[in-house]
Amino acid sequence: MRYISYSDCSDNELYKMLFDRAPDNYGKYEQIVASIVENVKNNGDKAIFEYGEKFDNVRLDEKSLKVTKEEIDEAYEQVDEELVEIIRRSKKRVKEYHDKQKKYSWFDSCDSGSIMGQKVTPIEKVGVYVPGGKAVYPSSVIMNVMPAKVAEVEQIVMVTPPDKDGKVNPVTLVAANECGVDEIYKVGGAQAVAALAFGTETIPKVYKIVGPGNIFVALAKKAVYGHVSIDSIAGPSEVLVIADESANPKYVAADLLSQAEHDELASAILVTDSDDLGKEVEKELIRQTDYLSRKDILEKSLNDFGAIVVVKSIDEAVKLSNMVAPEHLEICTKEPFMVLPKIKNAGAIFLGNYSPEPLGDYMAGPNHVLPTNGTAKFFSPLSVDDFIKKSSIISFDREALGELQEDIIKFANAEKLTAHANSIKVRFEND
Ligand code: HSO
Ligand code: ZN
Repeated sequence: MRYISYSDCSDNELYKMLFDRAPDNYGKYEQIVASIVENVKNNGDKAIFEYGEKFDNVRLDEKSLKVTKEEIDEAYEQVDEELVEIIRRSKKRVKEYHDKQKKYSWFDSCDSGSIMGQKVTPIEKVGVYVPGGKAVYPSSVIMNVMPAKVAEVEQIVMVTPPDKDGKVNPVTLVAANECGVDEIYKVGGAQAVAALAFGTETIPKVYKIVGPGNIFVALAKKAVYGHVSIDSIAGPSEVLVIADESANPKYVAADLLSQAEHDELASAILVTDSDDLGKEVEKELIRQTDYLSRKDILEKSLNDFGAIVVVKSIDEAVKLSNMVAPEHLEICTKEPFMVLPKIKNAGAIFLGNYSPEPLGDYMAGPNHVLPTNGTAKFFSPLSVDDFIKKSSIISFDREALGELQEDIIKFANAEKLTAHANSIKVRFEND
């Protein structure tokens, strides 16, 4: 774990030091992904079944590709009842939070006989990608599906890779069913994204695809973007903690570790104005890592992307945090709400010693799909807005149009668009 004193280096040096991630080698997969997408586009189900055999070691057909009601019932038998209840409570809280994000159509009518407004319409069909394998996160099913539900998306189609027996993780099925997913298909990888983008004989085409996935999924989403809409491409998890001497080193270390355990590429950073706290947290990180199950991942991510940075003041810590624009920001200072107005860039902001990041991952209510990799400078958490679109509304009567006729005609003539001018003129010719 790097222990850095901010006064030793400039802003830019520090930024580079903290975020000089290994260069990506995504380019080499682009060709493969492009050929998978093309194949699914041209050959539909046939390509899906072939890739299933090749990548998931399972041969499916038109019948077994779709998860049945019986399979969902079976999943409920396999999942601990208490976990089902927890999923329900989480879903309820997430729904209540997202209900507040709902946007409504509005209409403004003026005395002069004009109505203008904005009509809000949910996106009709949405696809949700849910990873299989190591990163099976039912909490992410809730976070991706519930904003779509609140937006009143008509058809939510889930795709997720099956195991070699053609089964889908039962907790994923339970979470999907609890959230009201309409249909689930056993397909993963780039081929799943292509199927959702173009449709196959069995899998319906959707208009937007959301949900996390590996590099193949991310590249496939990029490849189909424009044909359909996508959410932002998620990078490795990040947490930055701003803390002063009032913070509890045990809690701070625990929270840093909670994000570091996601991925060897995850980044966990403490910025503090207290060297004493920094030293204590460093000790705690070692002590706690020792008893945690993902010790190898923790050691690697802390070593490569973790840091404790000691600065002169909390204002300096804020400045650094704004440069980093972390996915998750914890403010563990005496008066966190005094710091909040100064925060410009962060995906989710956790205030005070009893708002640890995992609270937001599972139960608080706000979405845990957040901008990563510095994109909190211009992106927001996944929300109901991602599942709606807006149409402008314009309705004028003759009198109201008459008031604007001259302006429009002159404007159109200035643009040398006489048909535009004519469309106004013909309405007033006999006056
Ligand atoms: N912290 C992750 C989400 C997650 N955590 C799912 C646990 N399960 C997003 O940054
Ligand atoms: Zn997490």
